[in-house]
Amino acid sequence: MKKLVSLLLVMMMATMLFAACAKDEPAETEPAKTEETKKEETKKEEPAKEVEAMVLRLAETHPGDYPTTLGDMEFARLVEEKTDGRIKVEVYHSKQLGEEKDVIEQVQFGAIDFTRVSVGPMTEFSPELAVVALPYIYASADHMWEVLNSKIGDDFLSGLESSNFVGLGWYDGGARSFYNSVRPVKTLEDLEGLKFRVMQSEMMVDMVEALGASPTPMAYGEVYSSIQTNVIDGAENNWPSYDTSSHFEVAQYYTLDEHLRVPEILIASKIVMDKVSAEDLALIKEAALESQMVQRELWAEKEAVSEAKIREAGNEIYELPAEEKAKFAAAMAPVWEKHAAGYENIINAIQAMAK
Ligand code: GTR
Repeated sequence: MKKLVSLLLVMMMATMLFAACAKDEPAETEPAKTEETKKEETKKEEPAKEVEAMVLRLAETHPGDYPTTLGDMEFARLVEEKTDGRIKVEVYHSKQLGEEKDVIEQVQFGAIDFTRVSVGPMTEFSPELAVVALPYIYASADHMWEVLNSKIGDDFLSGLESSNFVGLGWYDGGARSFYNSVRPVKTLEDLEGLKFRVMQSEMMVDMVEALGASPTPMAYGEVYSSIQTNVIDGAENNWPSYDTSSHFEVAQYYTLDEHLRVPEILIASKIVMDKVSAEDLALIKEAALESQMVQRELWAEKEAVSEAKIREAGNEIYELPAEEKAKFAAAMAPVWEKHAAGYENIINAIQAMAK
């Protein structure tokens, strides 16, 4: 009986082995391939020659997980998707390509293709942009968004062409307030004599002077050590920047005076965009607008997280009452006189949009 089982097993294995070998052999009916047919086949398998993608660089000052950087990355993803890979955008965050003012210059010359910056330093290159960043011009974030996403905002973006930029879209930058390492600021008078870093822009210098304090224009990356070594007493910024720059560690007094709502702006080099087809440029603009929605959501989340973290850290936060805020706003009159002159119609239209 045992012998019979072994015999059966051997027979089964032999059959399986034969079947396996038979699979590898070409079917007898298939004609042998000539050299010609082989060549033809390899030709067909070769993929169509791909058009080389245009690889463009985007400069960003903030770290990789900051809301503007995440907005840039969404923009990059959308550009590649919408152009079917014809255009690829690489995001260089954390100042890898330099500080904002230098980056803007390079975008103007076409050495850098895109950047996301604050409108603050952009006013040096395109002075009319000061209008969308005037102290206390917006009644709220909603008011600002209504303006930026209206024809007024679009006109400011297209107006950038005369300075050799292509304005693509706006991102949220929240409200900016003063912080310092010396004393709590509860009144306008408390600002007197304090040395504040400002963005590299004449309007920002004028603004701090109008408040009776002393302005020092400086690159963002130098602020932390300048406060630490008492070169300056403080600076001004929104919650997420106060947090991620670690300025909150060296300047513990934060007064929520919300003197500015400076939009963030996404721009491209006109020299570079002139080499892109009109169809692709339209897709790039579309991508910028769509990425705005993502950035704004991430912004709101980050604002809340940063505020909670800084309050938790024990910083002294002072909410400026409305009456005192009105004094800050009134003190800004000379800034408006100088930087808003000639734009009265637009300003009236902006103010009429406040609810
Ligand atoms: C931030 C802004 C940056 C940069 C910085 C500054 O709020 O997002 O683009 O302008 O402020 O104060 O230099």
